[in-house]
Amino acid sequence: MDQNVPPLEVINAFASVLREMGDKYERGELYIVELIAAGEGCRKAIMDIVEPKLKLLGVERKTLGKIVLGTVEGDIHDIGKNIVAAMLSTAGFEVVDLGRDVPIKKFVEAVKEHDPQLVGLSALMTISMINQGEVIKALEREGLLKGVKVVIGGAPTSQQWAEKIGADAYAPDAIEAVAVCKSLVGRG
Ligand code: B1M
Repeated sequence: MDQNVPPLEVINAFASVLREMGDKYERGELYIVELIAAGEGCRKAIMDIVEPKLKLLGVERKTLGKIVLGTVEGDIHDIGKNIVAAMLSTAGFEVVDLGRDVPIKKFVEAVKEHDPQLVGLSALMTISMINQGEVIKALEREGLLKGVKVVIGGAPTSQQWAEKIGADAYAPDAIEAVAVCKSLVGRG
């Protein structure tokens, strides 16, 4: 940034670094802590340094779409969700990260407030994954599923589970989550 490299080029550089690190992690060449540190570091750098500069320059960053994302109620695991958030953000999605242990009501309120194209639900425990289905039911009850696609993930979840609870898609990892989200918004 100090050398006046255009901010969008900086963001693309982060994205390619994260993609490369993700590939290395999948090949067993990196530890998970390194991937986590990279994901968090890139996300923070983009949010704290690059995006304010973009605003100063008056450059509108075209996003691929908006996703409301969180770890469902009863579950405090957020390392995987944070990696997914960082990868989606560097891939060009606007991520509204609700955090972890997110009450069902909060997902409903966030969809009403932010009008996203996607909702992402992470769960790491067999008891909490049930709440992925409860969020979908709540969104359906409120008539909020028109125009909104739901993607789920987390270690105990699967494609079969996604189908069972009426989610639109399942992603086994952060790299796949980016591909799946792109395809859900017609940019795959
Ligand atoms: Co806990 N924990 N933990 N834990 N923990 C697990 C999940 C567990 C499998 C350990 C075990 O028993 N073997 C077990 C769950 C058992 C089950 O239900 N089947 C468990 C338990 C029981 C618990 C507690 C209840 C323990 C206790 O207090 N008695 C408690 C939870 C309390 C609660 O939530 N209410 C607890 C607490 C914790 C810590 C706080 C110590 C810590 C979490 C720290 C944090 O997240 N901030 C922790 C950790 C670290 C783990 C393990 C060791 C690692 C999880 C992790 O971060 N993996 C885990 C055991 C294990 O997995 N070996 C375990 C790395 C991460 C990058 O992977 O989260 O799978 P993952 O995310 C991946 C994919 O799943 C996917 O992409 C990510 C990146 O590639 N993905 C998505 C995730 N979300 C996605 C969303 C998407 C798409 C893809 O779309 C929206």
